[in-house]
Amino acid sequence: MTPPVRAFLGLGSNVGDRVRHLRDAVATLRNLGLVGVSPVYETEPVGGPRDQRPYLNLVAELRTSLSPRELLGVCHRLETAAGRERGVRWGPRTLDVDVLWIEGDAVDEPDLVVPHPRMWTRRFVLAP
Ligand code: PH2
Ligand code: MG
Ligand code: MG
Repeated sequence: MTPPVRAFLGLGSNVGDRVRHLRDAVATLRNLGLVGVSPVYETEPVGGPRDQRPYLNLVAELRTSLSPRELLGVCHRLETAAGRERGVRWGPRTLDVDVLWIEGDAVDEPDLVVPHPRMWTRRFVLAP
């Protein structure tokens, strides 16, 4: 088995009960090697349609042996559990979970790029 490494996920919600969506996702991550959770930041939406609600954002730190692709699967399962509907790019969402950074690993594939290519420019990631 591969030794566990540090990994960071970015979570955001701007539809429905934003706190509940984040809390439920964090509760699931507790069983998947969660070691830290940032404070929650309320942030203006970046990109996407106008007149979206502000987001609540946080960053979660894991110690995990999951592969990048397995982590992506975790992200998608959390989003589905929150009733996420896929539509407009950067449109409003109950829950968005992105793989931000994985210790010692990099991926550049059509559906998964790690480190996250835009995290360095996003205050809603950098602040948490
Ligand atoms: N996520 C996006 C696009 N815009 N803006 C904020 N404030 N927070 C986000 O999490 C966010 C965003 C795409 O995933
Ligand atoms: Mg995102
Ligand atoms: Mg995403």
